[in-house]
Amino acid sequence: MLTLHYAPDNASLVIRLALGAAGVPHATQLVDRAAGAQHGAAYRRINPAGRIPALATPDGPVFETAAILLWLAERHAGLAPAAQARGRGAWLSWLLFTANTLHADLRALFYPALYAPDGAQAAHHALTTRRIARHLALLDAHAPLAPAAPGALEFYLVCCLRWCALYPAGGTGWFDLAATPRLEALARSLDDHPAARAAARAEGLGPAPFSAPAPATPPEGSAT
Ligand SMILES: N[C@@H](CCC(=O)N[C@@H](CS)C(=O)NCC(=O)O)C(=O)O
Repeated sequence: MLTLHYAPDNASLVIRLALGAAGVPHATQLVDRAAGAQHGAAYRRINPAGRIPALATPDGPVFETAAILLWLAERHAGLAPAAQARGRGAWLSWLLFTANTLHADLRALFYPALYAPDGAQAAHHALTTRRIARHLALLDAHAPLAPAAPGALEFYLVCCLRWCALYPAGGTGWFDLAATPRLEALARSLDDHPAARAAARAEGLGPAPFSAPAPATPPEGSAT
């Protein structure tokens, strides 16, 4: 049995969607962010980096969103092109771009105190959002997207779009989903995916979690 260590509307949402879409049986374990449990000794035994998500597996814990997605895709069909499939290289490129570049800059946007000194936060926000808008434009132009048969890349991207629209509270005016029409179509399409509906119920994500997101109202835990 796999156990997803999660907090509502955190990066663990990407993994919940992938597990749901691939029909992988799993349990979930809340990481209590309000109590800073991600930094506690018990959670650091699962993920020494103290970040959410982590997936407990018979092979030991796996952490980092992209690593978990690839680990799952190696074991369950439908999440990624097969190792020898045409387009596998492009798919890997854009998955890793999403993780290493887009998601990394989202972290910089959401945790400004870790990235910019006091007094420089407005400039940091402006520069970071400019970079993120460029990343999204590149993804919109080039990423191999399959809205009708979504896999790891599509689920990762729609979560990133959701977070751009919601976080940080009061600092989302820069974001315009309509500026990236392929990503917008993907978000609209995945709003109604069965795995998204199940995740929305579990984490309180509302009726259009990707194309018109509202702040999470989770039945347990908190997003921040
Ligand atoms: N590179 C990590 C980033 C994960 C990440 O930033 N998780 C956030 C929640 S969305 C987190 O753990 N935040 C709490 C913290 O950093 O204290 C990954 O891909 O898993």
